[in-house]
Amino acid sequence: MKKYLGLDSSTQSLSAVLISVDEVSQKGEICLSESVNFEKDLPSYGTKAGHDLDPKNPSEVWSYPKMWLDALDLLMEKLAQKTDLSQIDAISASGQQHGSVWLNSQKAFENLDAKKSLSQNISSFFSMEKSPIWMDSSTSLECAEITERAGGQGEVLSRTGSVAIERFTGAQIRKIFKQKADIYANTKRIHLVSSFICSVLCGKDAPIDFGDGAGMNMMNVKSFSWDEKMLSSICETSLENKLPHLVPSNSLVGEIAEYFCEKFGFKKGAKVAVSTGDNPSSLVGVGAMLEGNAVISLGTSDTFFASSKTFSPCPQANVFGNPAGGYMSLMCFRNGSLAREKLKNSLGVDWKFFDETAFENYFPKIDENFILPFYFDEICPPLKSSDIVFAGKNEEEYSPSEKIAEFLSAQFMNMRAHAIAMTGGVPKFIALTGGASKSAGIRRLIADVFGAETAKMESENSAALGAAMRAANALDGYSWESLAKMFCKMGEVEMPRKDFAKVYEMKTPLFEKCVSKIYGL
Ligand code: XUL
Repeated sequence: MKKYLGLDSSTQSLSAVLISVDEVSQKGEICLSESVNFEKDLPSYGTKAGHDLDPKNPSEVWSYPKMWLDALDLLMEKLAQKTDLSQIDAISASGQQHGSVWLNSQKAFENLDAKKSLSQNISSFFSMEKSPIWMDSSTSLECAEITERAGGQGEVLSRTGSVAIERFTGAQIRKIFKQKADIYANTKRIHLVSSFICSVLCGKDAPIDFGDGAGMNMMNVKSFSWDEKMLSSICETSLENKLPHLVPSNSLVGEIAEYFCEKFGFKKGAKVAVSTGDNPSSLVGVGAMLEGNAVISLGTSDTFFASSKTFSPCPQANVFGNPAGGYMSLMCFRNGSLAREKLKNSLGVDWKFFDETAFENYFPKIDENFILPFYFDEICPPLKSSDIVFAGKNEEEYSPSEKIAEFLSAQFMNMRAHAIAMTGGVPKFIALTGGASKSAGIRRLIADVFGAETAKMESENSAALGAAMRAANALDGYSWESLAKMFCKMGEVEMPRKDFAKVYEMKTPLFEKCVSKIYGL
C-alpha cells in the first residue's frame, strides 16, 4: 500500500487530502481530509476570508506568507494526531495562483530548526511581509506599460497565453519594482505561493512548474521557459536571477525536510513532487486532465476551465500548463463565493433558504430586469465595482427569494457568455467542484443556465486531491487514466430543464448588453 499526501494553500484555508493506492488490486482510497481556516484558526493575522485590504483602496489585496507557514505547522499537527505520517511516500501541494512571496535569500528554507516553528525559522527572510494575491486589481497602469513595452496585446497573448492581467505576477512585480525600489533590490527570490510551499516542504529553494508558471505573464507557453522579452518588459533590471527555474509538473524536486520528520513523524526520504496552481491541480483532481470535460470550480473565485491538447489563446481566457501535458484554458470570476455570502448575509437568510427555498417557485423570464452581481472589481469581464446594481426593476420590487435567484442566474449567465467566447460553444457536460457545488439549487441552476448536464465531484477539495494524485504520478508513474478511475468519482447529476434552458439561452445576450451599457465596456 502506498500513500500520497496532497495540500492546497488556497485563499481562505490550507487543506490536506491523503490517498492510498493498493499496488496489487490497483484500488484507491481517500483516507483523510483536514483543513486549517486562516480567518478562524489564525485570528491574530486579522484577515477576512484569508485576505486583507485597505477599505480606502480596495483594489489592493494581500495576504501574509507568515500566516501560511503557521497554517502549515497547524495542519501537520492535526494530521499527525489522526494518522501515521511515516507511511506517506510522496507529497505535493497546490496554491492560489499568481500571488508572490518575496525573500531576501535563496537559502531561506535550508536547515530548518525543528525546535522552532516554521515562521520563526523563515520570517527573517521575507523582504516583504505582505504578499500581493490574485484578488488584487490595482495594476492596470502596469499592465498597460508591460503591453506597450512588449509590443502590444497580441504579442503578450501569444508569448504567455494571456494578455497582461492585473492579478498576474508580472504586473505585481512591475508595481513593486516601480514603487518600492529598495524592496525589489533587496529581494533575491520571488516565489509563487505554490513554489513557496514546495520549498518549505523540501527544505530548499524549489522550482516553479509549467502549470502555475503560466499565470505570471512571464513564461513563454510554447517553449516553457522564461520569456526574455516579457521579463525585460516587466523590469528594466535583470529579473531572471530572482526567479526559480521552471520544470514539468510531474517532476520530483526533493525529499521531505528533516524538520517535518523530527516534528511530525514523516519518514526520511519521502519524496516531494513540484507544486502547481490550484486550478491546474483541480483539473487533475476532477479527472478532466485528459478528456477535455468542462469544469466549474465554485470557490472563493469561480473558475470555468477545460484541458486542451493544443495552444489556443483567446484574449478573454488564460492558458496554463496542464499537469498531464498540453494546456488548459481558464476563466476566473472574482465575484464567486464571497459575493454569494455577502448577498446571503445582507438578506439575513440561512443556507437552506439560499440553496433551496429561493428557487422553489422561480421561473426565469425573458426580460431586461437584471441584478448585476458584482460586489467587487470583476475579472471577467474586467470592470470596477463596489456594489451590485439593479438594472430595470428597482431593488424594492424584489422579494428575498427573487433577489437570490436573479443574482445567481446573473452570475452564471455571465459565466455562460464568457465560456462561449473561450470554447466556441456551450459544453454538453460540466463537472462541478468546490465548496458551493454542495448546493443542489446552484447545481440545478448551472445545468439550466448552460443547458448542460452537470455532475458534482464526490471530493469537494479537488485541488488538494489533484496534488495527491500528482504525487502518485510523479513518484510511481500511475497513469492519469488509472488515477482518475480510482479517485475522481462523480456524485449527483442534474439534467437541464428544457424550458428553463431556452429562456437562459435567449436572456444571456440581453444580460451581456446590459453589463456593457452600465459599465461602459
Ligand atoms: C485563477 C485565479 C484564482 C486563484 C485563486 O487565475 O486567479 O482562481 O487561483 O483560487
